[in-house]
Amino acid sequence: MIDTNHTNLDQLYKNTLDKEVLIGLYKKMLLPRLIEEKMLILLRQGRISKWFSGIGQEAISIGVTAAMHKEEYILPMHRNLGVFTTREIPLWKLFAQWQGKADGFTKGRDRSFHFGTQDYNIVGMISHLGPQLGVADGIALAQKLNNTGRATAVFTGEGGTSEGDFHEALNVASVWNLPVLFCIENNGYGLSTPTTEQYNCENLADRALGYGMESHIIDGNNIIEVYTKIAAILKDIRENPHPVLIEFKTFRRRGHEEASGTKYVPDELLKYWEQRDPLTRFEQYLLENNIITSDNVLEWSEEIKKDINDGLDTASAKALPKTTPEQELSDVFKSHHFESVAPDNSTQNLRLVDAIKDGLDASMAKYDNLVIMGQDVAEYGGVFKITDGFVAKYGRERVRNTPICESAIVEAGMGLSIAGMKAVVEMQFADFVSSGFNPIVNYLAKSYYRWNQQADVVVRMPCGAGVGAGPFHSQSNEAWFYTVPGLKIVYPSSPADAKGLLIASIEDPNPVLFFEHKALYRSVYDDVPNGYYNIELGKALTIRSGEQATIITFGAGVHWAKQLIDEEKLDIDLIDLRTLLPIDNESIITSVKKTGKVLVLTEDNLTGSVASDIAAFISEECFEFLDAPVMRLGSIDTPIPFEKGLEDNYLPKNKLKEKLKKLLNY
Ligand SMILES: Cc1ncc(C[n+]2csc(CCOP(=O)(O)OP(=O)(O)O)c2C)c(N)n1
Ligand SMILES: [Mg+2]
Repeated sequence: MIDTNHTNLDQLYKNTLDKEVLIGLYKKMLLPRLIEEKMLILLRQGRISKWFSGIGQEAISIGVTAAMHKEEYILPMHRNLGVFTTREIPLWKLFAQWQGKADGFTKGRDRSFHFGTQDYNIVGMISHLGPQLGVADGIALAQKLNNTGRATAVFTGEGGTSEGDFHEALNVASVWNLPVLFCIENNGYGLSTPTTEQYNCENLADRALGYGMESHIIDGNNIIEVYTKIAAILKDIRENPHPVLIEFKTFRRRGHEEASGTKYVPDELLKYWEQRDPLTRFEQYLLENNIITSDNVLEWSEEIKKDINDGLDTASAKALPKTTPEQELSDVFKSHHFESVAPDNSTQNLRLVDAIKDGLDASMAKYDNLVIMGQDVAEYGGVFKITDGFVAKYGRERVRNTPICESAIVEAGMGLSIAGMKAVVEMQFADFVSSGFNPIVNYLAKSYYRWNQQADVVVRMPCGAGVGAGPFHSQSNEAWFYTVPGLKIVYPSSPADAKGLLIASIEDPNPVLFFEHKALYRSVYDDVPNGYYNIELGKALTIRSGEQATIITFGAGVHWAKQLIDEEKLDIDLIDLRTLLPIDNESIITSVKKTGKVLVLTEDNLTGSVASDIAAFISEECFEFLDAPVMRLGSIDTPIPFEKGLEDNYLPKNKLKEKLKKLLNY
């Protein structure tokens, strides 16, 4: 425990700073304190709904932000109002954000501090706390790769350090030697949970040892200590990129949020920390040393209060969002103008796996800001050898082996995107995406809608059964993501499509999940155009044309259906969706209207599958054109078994002929 029990303030502060800097720091702390005091009044009047107080913790936000350069990114948490005010965001704009106004940073789409702004180089949190630690890694990686000499600072509470994201992010930052300042605000509680129930070591800073990382413990209620120590550490980080873990000892003086109170906090503790208030104690020190006068305090407080009231008036006069479903839908993805690049006339007969490699290679050559990250993707070339030889061509900085940490790597991809780069993240197997699920569905997917920040990340997903790999290396898990607005899903079935679609996915600034069927990797061949070409996302392909019925499918299903149609010489429309999100509804409707009978075929187990959703769509849109119920065929609702016979029993392939017969005979 840090000794905060000083009565002699000179001894406590050990000042080495100029008068102007001291006054600047004081005023910077006064501003958020007075905003908060105003917010507490508004809260009591029922004029705002929720407030997470940072009263008593201001020295940390202000000290760190004042020591950072303006062009350096800061990733704050819910108690870091001082970060936003020290970066001089206009008060009305902050208030408009909190009031859900159209002119707020999220246009009313997200609350409180859940926003970022490139204008101020601030990247706000998502509620899940931990993910931004990995995002900071990605931003710092971009700084390092671009030799900007900039550091990145990210905040977490001590509660947030219990999340896996914390461990993953620190480990990656250390292994990659990234210029990140990890700031833990240890304020005694995570909601009602005291530190004794949160972790079982003396200091959280000690964890740095396990990551091979430098660490410091800093009195978070001493603005001079925070500012001077952090300034020195940042100078070092900028000159010699490396991560540093800081544990700020402080205390949460109010409830987790105002409504929840502090009943569970012993009075002595509250009293103890009240006496160590970072603002009033510093004020006393400045007064005692004749650096400021009580008239100054009064005058500055009045000025700030006026600014706050003016800001509130301006914000209150602003309009609430007026919108339509169409307008909201048009802001889920960053608009992207697809510019078609036609394929070369020369081709090569390639397997799916080679075509994907080709597409990735062409993209790496085109975009020098594109970084590939994944387990074993460097010299080893990835477990499917798709990036084999890439290190020799593009270097280890752009073809990055990662520790086993799917969350941190997806988050790092997000961070690269925030810093203006592009990322391809390879899941070793699509099944393992569950370990990176949170940042995909909550961070990448929602980022553009929340604050118009693109997530320029492609997640490659080697998926699918038929390879006898059992429950954890065989899933076709596109449906896990299909329900999440903000993601694009591509699922090619042929080598030529895979190459063009992968290139288009990388061009697209939005997050794309790119499914690659492992059983097709080395079993299907195609004449694949050489060089760089793209295929627009959201366009299905008619593989076979017929009149009697339609089969709609994607991935391996295309090959099962094609084989059956050719063997039996059937008169069937076979539609390969190629992209699931956005989906080509027009092609579906056109074909179903023509044939009047439709089977939606999927490799996934049927319940809750993409096929089920397509079937519902067809029933609603094409009802009067149907001559039979919309039929679906998928795998059985069990985990995917390992043994070949069991796997065949699981998959729908062997039931296709019979199901189609039933449809045709209806
Ligand atoms: C993944 C996740 N689990 C739980 C919560 C609910 N929650 C929000 S803040 C919080 C406490 C955080 O404690 P700490 O990290 O110490 O930050 P502090 O609030 O003390 O500043 C909890 C439990 C959440 N937002 N996200
Ligand atoms: Mg806490």
